[in-house]
Amino acid sequence: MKLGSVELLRLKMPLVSPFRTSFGVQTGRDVLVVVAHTTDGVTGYGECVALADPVYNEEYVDGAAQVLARYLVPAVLAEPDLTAAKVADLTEGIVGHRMAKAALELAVLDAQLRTVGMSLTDYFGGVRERVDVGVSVGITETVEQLVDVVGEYRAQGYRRVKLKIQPGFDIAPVAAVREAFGSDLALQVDGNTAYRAKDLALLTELDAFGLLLIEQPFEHDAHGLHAELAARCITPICLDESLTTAANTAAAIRAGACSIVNIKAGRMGGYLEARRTHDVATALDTPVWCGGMLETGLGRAANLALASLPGFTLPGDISASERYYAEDITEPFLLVDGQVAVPQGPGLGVTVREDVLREVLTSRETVSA
Ligand code: NPQ
Ligand code: MG
Repeated sequence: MKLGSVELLRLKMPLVSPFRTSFGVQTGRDVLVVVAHTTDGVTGYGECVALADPVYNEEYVDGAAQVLARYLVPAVLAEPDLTAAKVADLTEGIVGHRMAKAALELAVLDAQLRTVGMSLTDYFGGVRERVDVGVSVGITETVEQLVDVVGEYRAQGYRRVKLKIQPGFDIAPVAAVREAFGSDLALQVDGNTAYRAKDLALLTELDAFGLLLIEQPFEHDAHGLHAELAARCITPICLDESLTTAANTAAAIRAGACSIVNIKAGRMGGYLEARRTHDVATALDTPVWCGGMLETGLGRAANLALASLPGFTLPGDISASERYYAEDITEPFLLVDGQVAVPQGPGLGVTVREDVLREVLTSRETVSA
């Protein structure tokens, strides 16, 4: 397969409601979509999950667009016999920029699979056609508001609720949600690296609430601290931001820094590294679940295929499209009995709705060979 050209699209996607985390409030996404056009006339799509600002990790969407246009896309355009498996090698000379690389690799993988008529779930070796999904709930002004929001998502049928926490908004909100919904609500928390060593004792108080896991309380490189908390807590520690390769995921597990893994293809440089991470964690008897980055239907479709792999035994942050968007650039993914169906069509198995795309498109740039 050879690419004739690659387009970089920028979309402005408003969120149905503001999403507040320890690193700020998001009211919309500035989305970068990579479109790979093969010389056989096949089109592949990839979504970049980098945020508008470098507040989740060091990447941000303008930087991703620039490193794609200037370095990453030219490297793959030059390849006469391109496959998704080659993208990492072709771009390894460019250090970092994992979310940018992941978007390009997915566009190439989608084009490759559409060319041969294979679904992404079959390419991965998926074992389920529907996956249990959870919902991520942002920080609210008051605890009462949080209980109401959780009640609404429970009524919609989500199998698991994740609460964003930060210093000053943790024990009381978690206690109130546990109190309101009882012990059968699958509940977990995510600190998005906001806590520090002085918070160790406070975080161990979360053991009182029967949580599934405590996600990434400390900074990206705080393996010792995560291991220290894990030693003091009954609740499993899960990492997100810290884990960027299959190798450092294995190292974190062996160091006792985590016993559950949040896998996100964008954070790990692509879905192929994400699958390798699934394989490594599973070999180390470590459960994994699929994290979310408020993806459009493009990234959501890829996450569903990934979550169809056997080791994904915990509900992922792959909520229905309406959790984030009133109108998506693909047909919406629906929550049915706490699950979402895995696309079965070729490649990502979704079709871009050109009418909606036209509405949200803010710029497009073509990078040719
Ligand atoms: C997490 N995702 O697990 C991330 C955090 C996050 C679903 O909690 C725009 C784009 C806003 C990506 C806000 C969930 C975001 C974002 C939060 C990711 O840590
Ligand atoms: Mg997280």
